[in-house]
Amino acid sequence: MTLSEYLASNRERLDRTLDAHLPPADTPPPVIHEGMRYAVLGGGKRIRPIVAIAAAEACGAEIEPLLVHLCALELIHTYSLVHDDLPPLDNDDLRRGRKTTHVVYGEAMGILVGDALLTEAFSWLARPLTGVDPAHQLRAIAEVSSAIDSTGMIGGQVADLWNAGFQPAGPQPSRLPESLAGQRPADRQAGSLRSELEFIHRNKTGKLITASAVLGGLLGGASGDQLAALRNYGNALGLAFQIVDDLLDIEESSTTLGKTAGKDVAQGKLTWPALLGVESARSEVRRLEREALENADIIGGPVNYLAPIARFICERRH
Ligand code: GRG
Repeated sequence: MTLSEYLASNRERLDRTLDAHLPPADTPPPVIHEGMRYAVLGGGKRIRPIVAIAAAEACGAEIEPLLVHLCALELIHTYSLVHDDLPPLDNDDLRRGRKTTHVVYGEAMGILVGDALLTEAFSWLARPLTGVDPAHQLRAIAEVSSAIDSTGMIGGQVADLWNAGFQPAGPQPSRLPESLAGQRPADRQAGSLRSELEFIHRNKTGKLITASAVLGGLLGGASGDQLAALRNYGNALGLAFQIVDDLLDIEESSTTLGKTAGKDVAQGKLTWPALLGVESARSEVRRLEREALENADIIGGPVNYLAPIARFICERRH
């Protein structure tokens, strides 16, 4: 099967699973369930659950029984997009080529749709699974939650906002965290900016992608060596994914991306191309791609699409 066939067939089965397991739109109160379905079922590359499928497959697992659990990654990712698009954060009205959830359902519902998707995700992850050691399932749940908590995705988002000069609306906080006070980008040296940038990328984007590879491995029966290689693969891929996203933000149009292009520059965001230049960003992506490919080889397995997925992510145009 070619990679594009593999991606298309997995997207199809992920979409089918999401559609079947999200509460029907007429579940009371309908507005929240319609909003959840609007946000999740409106397209998207489904990269995170596809990485998890490829990881589980490489470990020799049968995928069908794991699909609902792996789809939880897409609920979490969609929640982060819905919340990120809200007016106090990115204030965006275009996502996946359509109006953002809060534009269609209102700001309050945008908040609540995100909350509901996050909660739903953990209920899917906790569903009983035959053939999987409950200790591995528990470890997988812990892995996903720590990837997106205040030391993971949320922490990365906070650091990103802070670096872009974010000022909270309403009364100013009486106290800023010691580690952040007085450390806006303009005050800092290039070296410390680069490590801040890596902190943002690894946390905001990278950790959920790493957790996707590890979740697939844990539910798919990975050996210790495979799990370590999956973690390294996810770390390299996660960082590369965000650098590529930053490059696309400056190089591609909103139509190609299905979301507003050029926002990073407009918002003064700290990005790899802005800090170190487009050529340096591209060469870092190539280095990370090699790292991901080496680890894909170590994982081995009967069917292994991890390497072509890494090439696809590192070379994508939208
Ligand atoms: C919880 C508010 C909140 C934020 C957490 C992940 C995140 C931080 C914000 C989402 C917006 C953003 C710019 C995330 C960076 C990761 C990224 C490039 C997301 C886009 O992911 P794709 O390209 O999107 O996989 P599709 O639409 O294909 O699913």
